[in-house]
Amino acid sequence: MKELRGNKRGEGRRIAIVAGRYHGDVTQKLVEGALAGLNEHGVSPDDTAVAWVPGAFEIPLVARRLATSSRFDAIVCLGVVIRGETAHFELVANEAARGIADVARETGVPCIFGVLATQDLAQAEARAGGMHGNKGWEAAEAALEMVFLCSSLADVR
Ligand code: INI
Repeated sequence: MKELRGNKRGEGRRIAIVAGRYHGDVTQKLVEGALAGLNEHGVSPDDTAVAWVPGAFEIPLVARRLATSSRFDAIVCLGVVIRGETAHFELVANEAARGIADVARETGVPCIFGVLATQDLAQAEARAGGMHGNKGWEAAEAALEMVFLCSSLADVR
């Protein structure tokens, strides 16, 4: 029985981050968490790039362009969607989730879903370096794990 697991070694990995500017103060903390996580695991700053898009709705298009560029091993998608009075929340959050998943499945490049969808600003802040940790850091680790795991699948017999 073979058991496959990813590891988080980052040396030589090239990772792009796509970040939504909407609720940008919080997203900035997610980006900082992701970059710190990548750095902690050995990813060189020269091998990272951050692309800022207007909001979470725009993340999938830019993630797709980066995923198909052959320049990155994984894409970390970060954003903050906060429930408001309208259905806009659902539309933006759902399309971001669906679009990011589509990019990963269609390109084979791991695209990590690090978009917070919360009831209010406090919940988002708690997950961006507050009492619930930093989901940007977790997304960065998920990216490294998936890169390793996907590359090791080729060796399975
Ligand atoms: N974009 C977000 O990233 N978060 C939100 O909470 C949000 N809300 O609530 O409206 C949001 N809207 C903008 C959207 O992502 C697009 O940028 C915009 O609709 C233009 O296409």
